[in-house]
Amino acid sequence: MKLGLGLCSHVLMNPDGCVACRNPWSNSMKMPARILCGVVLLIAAASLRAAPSGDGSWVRTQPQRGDFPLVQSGRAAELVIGADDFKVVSIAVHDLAADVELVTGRKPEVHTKTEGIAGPVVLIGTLGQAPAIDALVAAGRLDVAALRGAWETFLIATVANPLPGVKSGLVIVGSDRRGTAFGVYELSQAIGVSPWYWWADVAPPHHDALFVAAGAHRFGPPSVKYRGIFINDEDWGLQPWAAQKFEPEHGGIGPKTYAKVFELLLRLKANTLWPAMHACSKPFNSFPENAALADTYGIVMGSSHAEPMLRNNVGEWPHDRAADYNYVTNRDGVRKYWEERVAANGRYENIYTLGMRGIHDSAMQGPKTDAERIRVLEQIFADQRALLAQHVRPVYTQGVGRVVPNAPSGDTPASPSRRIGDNPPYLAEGVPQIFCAYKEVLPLYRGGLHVPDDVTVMFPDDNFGYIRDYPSAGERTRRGGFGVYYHLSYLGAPLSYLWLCTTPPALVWEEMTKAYDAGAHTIWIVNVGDIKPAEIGTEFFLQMAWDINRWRRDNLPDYLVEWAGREFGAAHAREVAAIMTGYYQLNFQRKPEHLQWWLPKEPPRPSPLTPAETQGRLQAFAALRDRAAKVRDALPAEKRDAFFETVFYPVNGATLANERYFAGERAALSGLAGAADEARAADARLKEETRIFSEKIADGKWRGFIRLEPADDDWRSMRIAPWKIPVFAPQPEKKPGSGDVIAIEAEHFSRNLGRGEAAAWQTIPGLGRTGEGSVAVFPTTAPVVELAKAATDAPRLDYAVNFTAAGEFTLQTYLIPTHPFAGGSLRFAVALDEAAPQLVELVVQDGGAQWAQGVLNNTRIATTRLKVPMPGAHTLHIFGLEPGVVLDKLVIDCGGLKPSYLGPAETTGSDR
Ligand code: REL
Repeated sequence: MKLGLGLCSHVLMNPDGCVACRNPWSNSMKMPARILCGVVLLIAAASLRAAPSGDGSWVRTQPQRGDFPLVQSGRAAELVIGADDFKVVSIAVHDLAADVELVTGRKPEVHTKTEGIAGPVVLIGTLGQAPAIDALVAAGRLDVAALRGAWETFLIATVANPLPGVKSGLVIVGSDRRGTAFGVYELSQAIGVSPWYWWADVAPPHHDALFVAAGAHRFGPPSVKYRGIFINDEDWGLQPWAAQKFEPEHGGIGPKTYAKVFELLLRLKANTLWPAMHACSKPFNSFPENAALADTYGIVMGSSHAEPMLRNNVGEWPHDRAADYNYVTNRDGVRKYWEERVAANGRYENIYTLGMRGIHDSAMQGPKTDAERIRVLEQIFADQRALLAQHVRPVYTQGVGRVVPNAPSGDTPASPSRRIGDNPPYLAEGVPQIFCAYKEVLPLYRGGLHVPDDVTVMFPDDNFGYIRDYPSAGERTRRGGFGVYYHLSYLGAPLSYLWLCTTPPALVWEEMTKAYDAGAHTIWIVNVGDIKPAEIGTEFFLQMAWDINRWRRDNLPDYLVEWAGREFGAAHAREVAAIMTGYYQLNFQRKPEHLQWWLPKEPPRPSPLTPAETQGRLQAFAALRDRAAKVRDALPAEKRDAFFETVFYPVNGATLANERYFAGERAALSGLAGAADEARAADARLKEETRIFSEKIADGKWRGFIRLEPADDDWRSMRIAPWKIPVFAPQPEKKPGSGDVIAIEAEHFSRNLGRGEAAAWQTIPGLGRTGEGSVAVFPTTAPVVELAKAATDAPRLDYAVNFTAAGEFTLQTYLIPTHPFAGGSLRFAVALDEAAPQLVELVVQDGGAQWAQGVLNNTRIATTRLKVPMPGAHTLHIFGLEPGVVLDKLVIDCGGLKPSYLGPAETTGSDR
């Protein structure tokens, strides 16, 4: 935090004088200290800006005057927590002590009393629950105005003379229990411990000494209130690993695994979990200690879109009564089933999924028409809310009216706030509830389903990273607000992706920015599959949810640089980021789990790639693998496991999967034995690398975790076929892709004419199948422009094009396959020179055959005719009629364009 390192210390009031007076920075002000104190104290409470999380620049290894010595001369500071503070505070502080030891070899002691402490001390606690901190506040020595009534907010501040006889102090104080825990883990990260230190074996750098820069830093409140992950499709990773390796005593994912998940969530500043729910794993609540543990960690428990009221239907609804999971025929039975769970878990902090689908991920049984479904769902809402009102006690803080943790007995704050509705019946309004309009439910919601106003409506993506719908301007006032359910991993049609995580951060950024701008501020959940190897994507999603302003178009590529620098050291940061950028782009063209161009039940057919495209793709992959191998070899031994898990295996795995697929395709088309041998060699190497991950990396810690796609015969109808050399029906010969064409990357415009603040085309770096980025209209809230006003009101991009002949040609616009904000199509307009803008409209047909091919290729091609009156230089104009339309590439077919997978490589004009 820039302000933090400068003015920050001045927010600290000290009876012996202002801490600012001892800050070297204040000397440079050449201002009498007393005046300076007066000035800065005035601004302190109101304008201490939130610091970016993860920026560890306020911790250093060489002290400066006024710094707090966390570890110095072989001695660690003491850590003090309040005896009555929330349990998660104690958990986090013990983790901090272990982290300090990991970095320095010195383990701080943890105390619940201040008596006897003489050396530097870190006072840690939740406002109102930590007497030593409350005393500093009462004495006017710690300004916590920014914390009062705030959600998950914290302050990390140095304080001189915090206790009698103690000169140096550091305070970590949270507005609530998670705020405090986040503050503790923020310090852990700042001293060099990655949130992934356990889950991805990231070894922190060693330091003999650690100092916290004098000053105060405020973090939070978060941009999104509930931020979390969904563990899903755990059959081929988390569950077998837990069963065989990590938690055999519970037969798989259980309290031991969940404790690790909860800790990870806190380190990532997330607060919500939708637990694993497939039939292979035991339902979350089959171990009562799971929910209690979640509460101990301060984690808000929810359940997926298909599982209302914290149930896990596949494991909890009796198999032999599947037909009875029907609200029309068995209302009482289903209601009782929900009631049992709410009555048992209502004392914890939960976020309740409302509504009803089938037992698993399927449509609700019972009603036959949409009108009937809507009527039944509205009845279900009323019944579910009556259960919440009966069993869940909302807790409000006095005067603020916000919900605070619904603390269970044993983790109740010592001095409870006034409670509204202490006697039943309570009001369901105070209880966090969501309604997730997933799959077939979205049309019901859009078809008029009334969702109670205080319930949060979650819009889903289409399972492939493209959000299906957004709150309209009229809806945005709903009290419950909005959220998003997003996927980084998916089991389902048209083809699953469960092996590697290849969703580019730039796509997550583009989609989630749109959602946030449209009002999705209440809950973001991301389906992370098995957690590994989705580390990079998961953290990016959660960083955006914590601070929506952290990543913007102008600094988006820095995410990977920062991430790589933290995990592997600054010397390798740019190279690793470049490798991963290349990895995301190649896999955006086709995911490694989608390396077959026929859908299940269709006869095999070859890819549309030309031989040149195939060769270019394989060379690009091989080059990335070589670069990754060089980085690996240059890393110190202790960094190599993490590098293998998060970079080398994904890059090498995707490379091998492509080598295998395309050599196999070549063998099938040419009958060459050499190609078949190459394919089999790649297959063997891929299996061997996967075995290494499982058995050798981190001494076999991840045994059973990583499975190639498809791992087995399950769910065949939605997965690629097990690999073998394909057999195709006779095929016409593939011809080179470029005929007589003009091809331009959308981001290579010659002029960008914005409409002031209202709207402008902007480049999103790192997004797209080709080139360096894609372009879209920003802000995402820009008004829709009617075609008739395109020339005067719409933001415009110009492209210089040179035609060698007149004629009527086809313009193909490669679009990122987003969903429109409203209506069923993506719209923009084009014009050549002074011609009137003509509308280009791509009908999305959400869920249709074109959509399916679109998400597998991450592109849709909109075509339009372009009249070129004479040869020579011309200007092609593209008008942005609405935000959310993302252009990747423009191709003008001037005659003879052969079908090409990527579109021809860029040309400046016709190559005829
Ligand atoms: O991604 C989803 O949310 C769904 O597809 C899941 O609910 C479901 O478990 C799926 O993985 C398999 O059926």
